Amino acid sequence: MTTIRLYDLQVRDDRRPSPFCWRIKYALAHKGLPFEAVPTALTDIPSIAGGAHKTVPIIEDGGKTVGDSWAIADYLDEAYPDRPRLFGSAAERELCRFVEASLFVSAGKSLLMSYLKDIHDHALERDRAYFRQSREKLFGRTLEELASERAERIEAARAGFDSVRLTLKGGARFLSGAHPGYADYIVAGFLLWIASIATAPLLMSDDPLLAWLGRVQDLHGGLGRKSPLNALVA
Ligand SMILES: N[C@@H](CCC(=O)N[C@@H](CS)C(=O)NCC(=O)O)C(=O)O
Repeated sequence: MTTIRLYDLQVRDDRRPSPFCWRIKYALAHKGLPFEAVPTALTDIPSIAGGAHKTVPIIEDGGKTVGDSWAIADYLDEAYPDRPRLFGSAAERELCRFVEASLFVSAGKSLLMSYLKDIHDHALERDRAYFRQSREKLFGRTLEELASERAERIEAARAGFDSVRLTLKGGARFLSGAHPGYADYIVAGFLLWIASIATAPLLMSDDPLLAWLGRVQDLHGGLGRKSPLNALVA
């Protein structure tokens, strides 16, 4: 079996922050497919596959290149139907999209605005100017302005995971039930993103998310602990 190449966003100290790349690393591991996570700078993306994709993750599997995490997840289930499925049904896939969209709405923007300067400060030297310019244009604020008002936003971002906490309160080991599934990988990817770069804690020490996240990090030979992370709690 060929080793799949996954272009994986890299920042300082070989940290791997991208939430979208995290879910694909978990997807590949879930399916038991051997892969190599190729360290990639944001400014490298235009030189991959003739500039066909604007974002990572991108995978190369033999001669085939696929970009976008949803397209990659679909490709993996189609190309490797005899391996454990990411989506047991079309309905499960759509519910996973709902999980992603809900999290975008409840926590995505406040997370991004809270930690934008931390992401910048961890970025590779050659990515920094591009990152600052593109993100300041997007938000119409400087990274420093955003950072100076982050305390309240972090609280909002923390509360944005309440639906996850409520779901776990039912006692299930994973969001997908007794066994981990793509919904777990989506949510864990967001938290591993923040843990990769945060200089201010996101969670309280008694947060029930922590035990669940620890279980996800332990999966697949401790995949979620293989690149450097900061503590999510003070
Ligand atoms: N919808 C895409 C989003 C991927 C995405 O936004 N990736 C970011 C890294 S976390 C990226 O590559 N950004 C490129 C850039 O900012 O130039 C997916 O699900 O794969």
